[in-house]
Amino acid sequence: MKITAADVIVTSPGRNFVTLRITTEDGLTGLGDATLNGRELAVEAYLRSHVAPLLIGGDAGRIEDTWQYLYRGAYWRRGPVTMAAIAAVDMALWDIKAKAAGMPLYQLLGGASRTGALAYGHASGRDIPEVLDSVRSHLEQGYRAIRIQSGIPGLDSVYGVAASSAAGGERYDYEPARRSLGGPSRPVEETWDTRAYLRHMPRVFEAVRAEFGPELPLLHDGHHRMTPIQAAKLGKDLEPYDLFWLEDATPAEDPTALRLIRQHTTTPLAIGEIFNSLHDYGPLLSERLIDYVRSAVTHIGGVTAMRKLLDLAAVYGVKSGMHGPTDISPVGMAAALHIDLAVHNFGIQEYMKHSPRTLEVFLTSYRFTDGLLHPSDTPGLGIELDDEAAARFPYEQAYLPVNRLTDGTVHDW
Ligand code: GCO
Ligand code: MG
Repeated sequence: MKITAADVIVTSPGRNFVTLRITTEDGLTGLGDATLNGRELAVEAYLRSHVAPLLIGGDAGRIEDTWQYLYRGAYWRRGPVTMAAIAAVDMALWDIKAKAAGMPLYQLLGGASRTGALAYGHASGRDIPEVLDSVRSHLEQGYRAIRIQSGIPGLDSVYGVAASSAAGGERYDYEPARRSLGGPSRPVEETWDTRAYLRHMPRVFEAVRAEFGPELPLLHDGHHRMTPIQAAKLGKDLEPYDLFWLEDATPAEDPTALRLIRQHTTTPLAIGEIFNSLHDYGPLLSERLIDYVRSAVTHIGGVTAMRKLLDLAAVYGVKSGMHGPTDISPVGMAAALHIDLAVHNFGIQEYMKHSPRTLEVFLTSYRFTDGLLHPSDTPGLGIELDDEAAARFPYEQAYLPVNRLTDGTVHDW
């Protein structure tokens, strides 16, 4: 199975996606997601200039060898750009291998361990009544686990709160990297106040539990904004509301922060969406400082790397909680779902529906039924890309917002 082409497709059906398509001499194709939100063209260039030429003529069946060749062979290791590129190659090769076998990828990974992957949806609102409405609407859509994000009194706009939450109905991107649309190509800036946030969030969870009872699994994302002692306080304050997890409580690059949080609270902790290597987890697994690993297949280095990470996590009783916002393309989402179905230490899967426009480009077969996701039994990953549709949506520069404290100091967003 010789590789004859490796094409990089950049398209923007509502938001930007970078996709790699590998073709073999017998006409099989495989897709891989290489999207790095807000920095897409860096991965495109890395793939096009430095990776694609190395793939041509190679054996599509040698997945582990190709991974090691791209990782060790570059000499320069890790980093979000490199690892997203390697992830895309790896996903595409697994897609091809599973198509060649005539099986859905999860069968090659050992077969199904469950009937479907428990998915969590994203409820949000500018104030508590809007949050409650949003939870209700997610329950009506079938979600059995829900992440809660809320506006904070005194702050104009906050991560994770859909701009249109009052409008109701289906929402797709609660936090798209904002496209400049002819305006100045600079990120939008938001203002942040951690003390106001720490005062407000326990009230939000109190209201949600009072309205919806103790059963519903509830999650929350701190998005790297707290100091360790602030995060410890929030974890303690939220204990009465029995969270499924508190995510990214502190900036993820400092694993020692988790030690401090852990000493103070029994609220379960999740981290890892911005990690790009198993090594980033450092002592988090061996010291049992977290309960869930949040990496995406797209950013950790593909199916091969994710399997290794989850096997290591399993040794310490840590479960998966793969990143799945809409900046993970349907290709990356499908890869996650095959792994979710197969591994023993599955925990939960983040899920946010892609917009109808995105789904014109990416033809998906996975399905969401009664709160569970299933990758489908289509051979391979189960995703195809419509080139004509992709060409209708050319790349548009977009940035994630930047946060500043009330005195103007740049803060984590
Ligand atoms: C999540 C994440 C996302 C990130 C986004 C950045 O938990 O889903 O925090 O919302 O902000 O992936 O590109
Ligand atoms: Mg997050």
